[in-house]
Order: sequence, then structure tokens, then C-alpha cells
Amino acid sequence: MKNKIIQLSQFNPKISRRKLLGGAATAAVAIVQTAEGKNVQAALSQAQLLDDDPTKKLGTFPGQIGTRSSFEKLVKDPSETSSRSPLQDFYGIITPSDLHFERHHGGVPVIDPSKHELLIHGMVNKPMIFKVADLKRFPSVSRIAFLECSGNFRSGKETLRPQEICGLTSQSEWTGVKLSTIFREVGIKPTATWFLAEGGDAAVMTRSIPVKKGLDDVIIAYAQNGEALRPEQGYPIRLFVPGWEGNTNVKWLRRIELSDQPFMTREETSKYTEFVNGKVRQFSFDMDARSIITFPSYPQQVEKGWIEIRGIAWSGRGKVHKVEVSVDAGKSWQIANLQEPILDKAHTAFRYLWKWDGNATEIMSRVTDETGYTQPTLKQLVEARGESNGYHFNPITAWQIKPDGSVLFKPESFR
Ligand SMILES: Nc1nc2c(c(=O)[nH]1)N[C@H]1C(S)=C(S)[C@@H](COP(=O)(O)O)O[C@H]1N2
Ligand SMILES: [Mo]
Repeated sequence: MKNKIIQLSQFNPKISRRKLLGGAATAAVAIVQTAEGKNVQAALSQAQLLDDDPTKKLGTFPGQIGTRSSFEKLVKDPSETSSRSPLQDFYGIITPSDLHFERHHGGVPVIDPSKHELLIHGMVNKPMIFKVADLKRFPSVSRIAFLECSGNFRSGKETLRPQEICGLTSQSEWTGVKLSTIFREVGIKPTATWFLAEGGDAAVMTRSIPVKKGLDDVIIAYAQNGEALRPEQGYPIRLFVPGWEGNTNVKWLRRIELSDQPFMTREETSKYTEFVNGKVRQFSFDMDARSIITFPSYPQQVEKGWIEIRGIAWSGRGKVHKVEVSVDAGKSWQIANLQEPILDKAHTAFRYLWKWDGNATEIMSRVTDETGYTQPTLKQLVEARGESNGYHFNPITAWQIKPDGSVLFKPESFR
């Protein structure tokens, strides 16, 4: 059969020499050498390169940036103001940056880092303005920790994946300057107990955070997984508040004001506040310990025999102490293996080897963190807090295994 020749020169006027390499069967691949002697494989998709025998023709040549295999279909499933990480598709504990969940109230702004400024004022000895470059001159820190929106819960139907149930959490390595370093620089007054963080987006989002937390482990982050923050994650700078509800992690950070009381912003009065048995639960900062089995999960299929149950567990109050798995609908629980590293306030991978006998059952996981807190059932949560308005829901999540090997989420009603 005759090879089909693809004319690459029309895509790149700089091409001086063309080398055509015949493919084995029906396709041919053109590798183009530029005047500088660089090999360019122009405008050929991986699908076009797909062949029965990949050893019989050259592959793609290095480009300026790498891309994910076209066989891997990972997407964030965006809605208008949020997008969710495909937890069921991940291995290990780092979320690829382009799949980090997104949540914002006024869209992603475009900010020129050379013009961006951070003002720190209020109860300080020396109000100051920092450019991004100024912040980068201070000693830096890195830590791997999760971020989670406090509205991270969905239920209601059997056809939900981990992504829909709790994909408003992701994990990165964050790098930046400790807020305590900057607080020392401006000299915060001893009477300052709260600070306001304000974002430079259309939502101009503001949150009050206790100075105690600010001095403990808060970071002004400018990098994520080895590169500058993604615009969606707050480029050029954001607050990273380990273990605390996503909303306090103010993105596109432009102002910090020190005070001796909280500021009672919209985000802490009308939102991110829960009505619990007639009372208001406000400033519920810590993200409670949670876990979810990501394999097997809907819409995956399992076969009789050995199955490695896999998932992630995390706690906003510290390290994961243990994860238990039940394969008999919660009647008995077994200890799962935890994968190192088990980091403070970080997604931790767990595994449990299970021999499925082919009968219908339910599988689920529950985590206990180092403070002794154990992930509750939805019933326990509702008993303790009423039906709530949906914030800080971290219930045990069960998957139904059907005799035909299909896996379905088990929605539970709030009553
Ligand atoms: N400036 C600003 N910061 C913000 C928000 C916002 O809308 N504007 N959304 C918050 C909310 S509700 C969450 S859950 C986290 C989400 O962070 P991410 O988009 O990087 O995942 O950012 C927080 N920081
Ligand atoms: Mo959020």
C-alpha cells in the first residue's frame, strides 16, 4: 500500500529540509528538520502516529512543553463558579496543577506580576507595600498540603463519581514566604489579634483570620508544584492557610489589614456560616478529617477475586493516624495500609487488599486523625449539627458493589 505523505512545509515557512520516513502500513510520518538542525514534528497528533508497531517509525520530537497522553482523558468538569478534581483518575498524592479544583466568585483576573502590589497596614508599626519581586527576596518555604472548599459535598443519586461527591479538594506543593516573616518586617502591634486578607479579583473577596494562625503556618504562596501559581490558583500571589477552609485561602492577594477584632465580611456573615440547631456556627475554620475510596468507585467495574481498594484520607487538624475499610456495609472494619509520606494536613494515600466473593455488598472507608477525631456518618453529622446549609460535610462515603461487578455511589438522605 502506498504511504500517504503529509506536507508539513505549509505549516512552517522556516523549514529548509524535509525528511520523509515511511510508516509500516498505511500511515507515514514526516519529521522536519529546521534550518538550525532541530527536528520538528509539526501538527501531527498522537492519534495520527498511532500504529500497530511503534518500533517501526519515529515518534514525536521534543516540543516546548509536554502534553498529557491523548489516551488519558482527565477533565475538571467545570460549572460556572467551580471545577472539581477528578480524584478517581489520580495516583499518589499530588494533583497535577492543571487539574487542581477551582472555586471563585468573580472569575479569574489577569494580573501583571510586575505591577501587582500587596499592601499591609492597620495595627502595624510600619505600613508597607510589597511587590511580588520583594516577597521573593525573603527566605522561602515549601510544603505539600491539601486545599478544600468547605462546600465540598454532594449526594442525591447513585451515579456520582468521587469527583462530584468531593472533588473540591486538591493537593500541591506550595512555595512562598511565611506570613510570620512579613509580619515581622512590618512589625505587627501586640494588640493585633485578627487580620483581613483581600483579593484583587472582581469579587474582592475578604476574610478575617486570627493572627495566631497567621504566625503559625500561613504562607504567601507564589508557586505551586514547581512553577509560578496557575492563574486559577491566584497568580501571582495567594494566601495558603494549611488545613483551613478553602475560602480563607485568599487568591490574587492584594491587601492585609491588622486589627483587634474580626472584620465580619460578607464571607463570614451571610456565607461560610452555618445554622446549627438554632445557633450560628461561625469561623469554623478547620477542615474535618475525611476519606474516600477512589477505586473501585462509580462508574468502574470490578471482577470477582482480589481487588486493591484505593483511596485518599486527610485532616485539617494534623496527620492521618489510621484509615479503616469496611467491605461488609459497615459491620466490621479493617486497618488499611497508609502510603508514606504521611504529611501534616495532607492527602494521604491508603490501600486495602480485598478478595471479593461476587456477592452484593457495600465498601467504605473512615479516617481517624492524630487528634483522635474519627470521620462520622452522615447520620451522626446531622444529629450533631442539624441539616445545616451544607458546609463542612465530611461523611463516610459508601460504594455499592453489585453482583455483576458494577459500582454505584450510595446516596444517603439527610433525615
Ligand atoms: N480572591 C479570591 N480568593 C478566593 C476565592 C475568590 O473567589 N476570590 N474563592 C475562595 C474559595 S471559596 C475557595 S474554596 C478557594 C479555592 O482555591 P482554588 O481555586 O485555588 O482551588 O479559594 C478561595 N479564595
Ligand atoms: Mo470554597
